[in-house]
Amino acid sequence: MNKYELPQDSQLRHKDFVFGVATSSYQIEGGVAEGGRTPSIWDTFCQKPGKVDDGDNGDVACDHYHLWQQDIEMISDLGVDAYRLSIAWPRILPEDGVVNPQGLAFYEQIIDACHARGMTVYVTLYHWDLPQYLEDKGGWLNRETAYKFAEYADVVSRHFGDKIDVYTTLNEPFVAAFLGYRWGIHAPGVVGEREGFLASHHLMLGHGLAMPVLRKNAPNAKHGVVFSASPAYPLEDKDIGAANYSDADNYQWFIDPVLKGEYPALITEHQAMHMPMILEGDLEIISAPVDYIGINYYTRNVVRYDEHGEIKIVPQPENEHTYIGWEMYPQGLTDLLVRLNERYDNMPPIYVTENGAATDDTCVDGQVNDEQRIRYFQTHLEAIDQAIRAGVRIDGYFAWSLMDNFEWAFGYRQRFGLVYVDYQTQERTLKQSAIAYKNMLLERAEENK
Ligand code: IFM
Repeated sequence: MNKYELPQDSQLRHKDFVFGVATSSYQIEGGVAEGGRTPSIWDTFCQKPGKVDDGDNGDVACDHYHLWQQDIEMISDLGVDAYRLSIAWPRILPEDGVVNPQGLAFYEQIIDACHARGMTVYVTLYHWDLPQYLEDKGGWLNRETAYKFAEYADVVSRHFGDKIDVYTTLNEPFVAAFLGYRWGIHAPGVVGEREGFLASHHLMLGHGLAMPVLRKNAPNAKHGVVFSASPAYPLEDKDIGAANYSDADNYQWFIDPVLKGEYPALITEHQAMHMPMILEGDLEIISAPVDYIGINYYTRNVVRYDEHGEIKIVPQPENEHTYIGWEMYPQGLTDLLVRLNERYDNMPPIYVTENGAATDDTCVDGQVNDEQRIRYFQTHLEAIDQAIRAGVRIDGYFAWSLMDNFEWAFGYRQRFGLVYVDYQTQERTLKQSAIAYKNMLLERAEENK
């Protein structure tokens, strides 16, 4: 297949539906000690033996810090409408209270280059690279970090204002809080139930505190937040309760406070002894209206209760999996979008801000035949079309990721890119999946002429 086929009469064919590609700062930039940047929690975490596969780190990554011009050119050549990137907090505020003009300038040239090529820019303020100096004071376990986040949001949005088309406060607070502070498999590597919930509350508070700041400084931009979600399915009917709980823990815990102004009772009751201190007014702050929410979808969870009443994820070996070991389940994306739309009365428009697959890619004679990724994108685009037909408002889709990059605790072994990166030479090669994206976008542009 050399192009994705969008269903006939699909909203996805409409010129206003946004197609983009996404990246994040630590995963692609490198240049960790350049331009005035100071370490983030990921620089520190990568140095701890055994935390990241093969001992990889983001020191060089895709060297985007130096190769950004050719990368923006490459994004533009794909014909996308938008580029979703993130800003590294320790490039902007390398020390507490100290603004680094070089950091702002680095992102400004990227934003300008995107605009010059007719692309809009979606900027995430927090894609997990917390300055280490804040972690040294407790990181997201410290309520003060939420206020520091709002200050950082102020610095960025005062500088860029409406030049950033769409602001995102946080990317995947579930991962930042639970993988980072509950299960310890991401930076900063803290383990503890109480800690996970505390960090999550402070992240959400940071989001809420930043919202009015962003609105004031960038009144014409859109503002929102991005969540990861793996919808749960009960293995058998007797496991329905397990699936409900899994959904509450996996995404409702993060989305409910924003869209309902409360935390889900399933969790507050079940985890009563681990609940964070929620001050009066916190939920009001967190539930400030958002212009959109972003949803990142990769896979689903099939769950059951074990003999001790604990909830277990049940592998589905008979179904297709991607290289990272995640089940390929496009129906889960339709179901998730429909479930969200049903759960929240005041559902703002949704962007699917990430979706993609890690496959076992090799580059042979300048070609990467990533057939599984092509099927992944094709079927997930169809899944979005189904959700739209079921009445969900979805305004855009961002492929994760533009190019292979540092896949956190999996290091460089897992390749999520549309573009293959040779880490020895930093050569970029469009995979077949990228060519199919480009051809689809070309065809759509023709149709919309
Ligand atoms: O690479 C990550 C990204 O940083 C956040 N969402 C999931 C992707 C794949 O794991």
